[in-house]
Amino acid sequence: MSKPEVLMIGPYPSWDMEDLESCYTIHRLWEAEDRDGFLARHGDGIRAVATRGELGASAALLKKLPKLEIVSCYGVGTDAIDLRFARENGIRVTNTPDVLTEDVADLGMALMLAVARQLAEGDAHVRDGRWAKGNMHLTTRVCGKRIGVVGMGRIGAAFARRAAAFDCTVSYFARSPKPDLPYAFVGDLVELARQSDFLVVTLAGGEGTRGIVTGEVIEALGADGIFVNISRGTTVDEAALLDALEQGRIRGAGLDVFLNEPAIDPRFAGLRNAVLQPHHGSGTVETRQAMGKLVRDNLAAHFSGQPLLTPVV
Ligand code: 8YV
Repeated sequence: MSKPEVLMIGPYPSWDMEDLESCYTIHRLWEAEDRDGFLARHGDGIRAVATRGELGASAALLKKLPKLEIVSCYGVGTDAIDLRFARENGIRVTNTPDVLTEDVADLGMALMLAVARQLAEGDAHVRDGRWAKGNMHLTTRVCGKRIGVVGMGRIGAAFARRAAAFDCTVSYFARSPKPDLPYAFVGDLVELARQSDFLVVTLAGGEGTRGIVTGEVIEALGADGIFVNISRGTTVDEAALLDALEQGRIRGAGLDVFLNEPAIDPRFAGLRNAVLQPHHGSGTVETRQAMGKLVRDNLAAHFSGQPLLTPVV
């Protein structure tokens, strides 16, 4: 029997590629110079798409794949996949929840600590030989501070657990209160920012959260406030954030996500009060191996008629 044909939007690590290539006929869209021509040639045979969170799968792409049965996403966020088109056309969608939660929360903590304790500045102070000439300026404490977590899903809860272990007081904003959690719910994001020393965004992306962190929210965080984003760049009014950072209207920011990744706004590179990461919350070998396995297991389940492990649609 011939192997099912899978369209990959971008590459996965070699350990996944080898396994995928042994089970499926792989079409590598990212290598195609003429994407439309490539899809016109192969689109009719494709039964599965393997994509990544940030690459997604638009309706324009899905329309070119008339035999498509499933989109398997390497990432928990499916905001870049047209879920409505998938639903309306009987295309299944899977993602990779849970396996990446702890690493993304770890990176959130790392960013919060790096900004508050100015790790990059301290590193430069040692390397540049400035230490011998004088001590570095003092920084900001993390333990015991008031943390506002924006979004209290799996990643928000994992972050909150870590913050609580640092003796921080955690409050949160979410669609609805979570009575099982020992943190205070604040239903107004501006109010949460006003009450917080650190505001940490862990929301899912997509239309429902686009621009939810407004200029007013950033303003309410105040001149001593530190902003951390480990969710999606779309959740924030990025122009307002850049203005606030450049003008010192907040103390600093730790950012793993941006608009227009990887071609982000060049103003970020000029900020001394921000720590920037290349969308790397899930970027550990352990987590990426688990994510790849989950993508492959979902595809295998689909093609052997078994229930999907982590269905979204
Ligand atoms: C990944 C992500 O960076 O899970 C998500 O939604 O954004 C990340 O884990 C990405 O999907 C890997 O390419």
